[in-house]
Parts: sequence; C-alpha cells; structure tokens
Amino acid sequence: MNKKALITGITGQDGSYLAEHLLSLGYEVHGLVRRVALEDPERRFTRINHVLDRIQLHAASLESYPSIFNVLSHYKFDECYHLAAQSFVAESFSDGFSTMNTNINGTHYMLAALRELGPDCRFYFAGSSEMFGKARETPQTETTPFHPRSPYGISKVAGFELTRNYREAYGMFCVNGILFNHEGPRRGFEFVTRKISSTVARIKHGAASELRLGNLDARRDWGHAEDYVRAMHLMLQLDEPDDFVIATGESHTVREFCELAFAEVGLDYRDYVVFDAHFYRPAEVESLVGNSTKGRRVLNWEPSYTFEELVKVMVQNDLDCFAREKSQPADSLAFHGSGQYRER
Ligand code: NDP
Ligand code: GDR
Repeated sequence: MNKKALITGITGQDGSYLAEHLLSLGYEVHGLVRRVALEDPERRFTRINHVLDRIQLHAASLESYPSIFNVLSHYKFDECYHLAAQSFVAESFSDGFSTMNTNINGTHYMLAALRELGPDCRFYFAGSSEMFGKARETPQTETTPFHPRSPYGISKVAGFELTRNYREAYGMFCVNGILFNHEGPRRGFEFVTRKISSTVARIKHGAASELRLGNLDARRDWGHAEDYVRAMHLMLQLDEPDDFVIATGESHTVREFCELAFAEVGLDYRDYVVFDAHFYRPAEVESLVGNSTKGRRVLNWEPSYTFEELVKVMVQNDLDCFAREKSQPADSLAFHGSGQYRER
C-alpha cells in the first residue's frame, strides 16, 4: 500500500517541491488549501499546476479547527507536513496578530485534530532559523537557545514548543525541522533573493532601472528548497522522533547575493542597488548560519546546490520568465509583479 501524506501549505514554495518529491517516492499526496485558492486555481496554483492531476486537494482554513477536523475525519494519513504559515518576517511586524493567529493556533489545531483522529500519523513542523534571532552562538545547532526578533519568530518558537509537547505528552511522532533560509525559482517575490533575481532580470531587459533594498550586510545561510524538502521527508522516516537543524553551514551577505546576481547578466550591482531605510525591520536579525552535523549524520542528508549555483538558477529562471512574460497576453503571465517589496 502506498503511504498517504497530507501537506498544509502545498501551494507555497516548499509545499510544491515536497509534493513532487513525495509523488516521485510513490506517495498518495493530499493538500490542505484555502477555499479561496480552490476558487481561483489559475492564480493560486501556479506552483502546483503541473501536478494537479496527481494530488488531492481539500479546503480548510488554518483559522478554523472544525474545517481541519472535517478533513482529518475523512482520511487516515501516514504523514503530515505542516508547512502552511504566514512566512514573511517583515509582514509579521505589520500584522503580528494575524501572523500569531495563523502560525500558532493553526499549528495547535493541526496537532489537536491529529491527536483526536489520527494519533499514529507522523507530524512535521516547519520550524525556522528565525527562532534563534539574536543568536547567542555561531553557528547555531539544535541546542542553541532561542531569541526570536519578530512576531514571526515568536510564532515559530510557539509552534516548535507545541510540537515538542505533543511528542512528550501524548507520545505522538512529532518532529521539528529547524530550517535555515532556502530559496529557488519558486520563491515568493517579496523575499530578498527573489526580489533581487527578478529585478536583475527586469533591469537586464530595460524594464527597471534600480533595485531598492534595506540591510545589505545581513548574513544568511541560503540553500535550495529542493534539497530541504528531502530533509523533511527523511525526518519522518526515523525510528524515533527528534528535532534537526538543516543548513548549508555557509553564510553570505545580501550584498554578496546582489554582486553575483548582477554579475550573472554582466552588470555591476553598485550601479543599480539603492539603499532604502523603508526595508529595514524594527528589529533585525543580522547574521544566521547553521550547523547541521546532526542532520547530516542521522538523516544522511546533505545539500546539493552551492551558493553560486543557487544564485545562477534563480537569475536564469527569472530571465526565462521575463522572456515568457513579454511573449504572452497580459492575463496569462507566469511572472507576476515587479518583485518589489509591497508597501507597508
Ligand atoms: P510560502 O510563503 O511560500 O508558503 C506558505 C504556504 O502557507 C502557502 O501555501 C500559503 O497558502 C499557506 N498559508 C499561509 N497562510 C495561510 C492560512 N491562513 N491558511 C492556510 N494556508 C495558509 O512559504 P515556504 O514554502 O517558503 O515555507 C514553508 C514553511 O516553512 C512555512 O511555515 C515557513 O514559515 C517555513 N520556513 C521556511 C523557510 C524558507 O526559507 N523558505 C525556512 C524556515 C521555515 P496560499 O498560497 O493560499 O497563500
Ligand atoms: P528572512 O528572509 O527574513 O530571512 O525569512 P528575507 O528574504 O525576507 O530577508 C533576508 C534578509 O534580507 C534583508 N533585506 C531584505 N529583505 C527583504 N525581504 N526585502 C528587502 O528589500 C531587503 N533588504 C534587505 C532582510 O532584512 C533580512 O535580513 C525567510 C522566510 O522564508 C522565513 O519564513 C524563514 O523562516 C526564514 O527565511 C528562515
């Protein structure tokens, strides 16, 4: 019998890569999506269009326990990957309340419903390096204390603790992935890597003349999302549940990302990047880099993309998207928006 997996957040970057990965392993893949997404598939399913005929989608809201309970009462899942969240850190400063509501209560509802209806289902929680925030040691490991610096980070610490508590209190197979930044061609346009790669493509084609950014000296440990979803799956195959840091172990500044991305199209970032204080956050996380020794040893996981390869595939993808955008009618664009950070 094929294993049955449920992915929340299947329309997002990681959800779409994970769905592909699980399908390739022979899983029956189900996804929880908002009803509004089911009603607007053309725009909402851009990342999963190519697998739509091989997955089953169910409408539920992370804000509604009954809607989650309803889906879980109709199916028995072997594995649940809880990826759905308000995932943009800057947005969490604008609306901390809804970020907390979605990320904390949504996780609690998932865990409580599974405990009631499917306590044997293995559960993955999408924890984040943002939980370390103002990190007390470098690099960060599974034992580094948390010091979140945003409502988003705080919500992820709460989700982490809920997940651990369901494991310890009810004996459920619940694991926390503590994943460092992972990117790729399907990254949302508001995140800095995609903002850079998409704007580089527009500048190259004469459709933009500058790139406005905030903290160029922020350091992140950037990997490719395709590699990171493999780790999520491996965590749920262990004999015992545990928590794992997943990271490349290398950190680079936003400036370095810019330098490589512009160089990819033969330009010098210093001619186009404009500092804009608007994109600074009330509390910045200056530097994060992970030590994933435990994950590499226990899960036998390692990343396959280098930082240079990541930048290259993102820029090349956006150049292709831009070329397609220009050759398609306006209502069927593959490349949405300018990649500019939305106004606060
Ligand atoms: P995305 O922002 O690309 O995707 C988020 C997903 O969550 C989308 O499918 C979105 O649905 C869904 N979602 C958001 N709000 C709600 C809601 N109220 N109800 C139901 N669904 C909702 O994130 P990623 O794929 O990048 O990340 C996946 C998870 O991993 C997130 O929890 C994120 O916080 C976490 N994470 C990500 C890292 C990264 O670098 N990418 C690193 C560490 C953790 P819709 O399409 O309808 O908006
Ligand atoms: P992050 O990703 O906050 O690390 O969260 P993001 O790409 O938004 O920011 C990375 C760093 O770049 C700096 N920065 C800018 N960021 C954005 N978005 N726009 C800008 O113009 C800009 N200029 C500089 C930021 O200040 C920051 O230091 C991501 C998300 O995927 C989370 O969900 C996830 O948990 C963490 O990664 C790990």
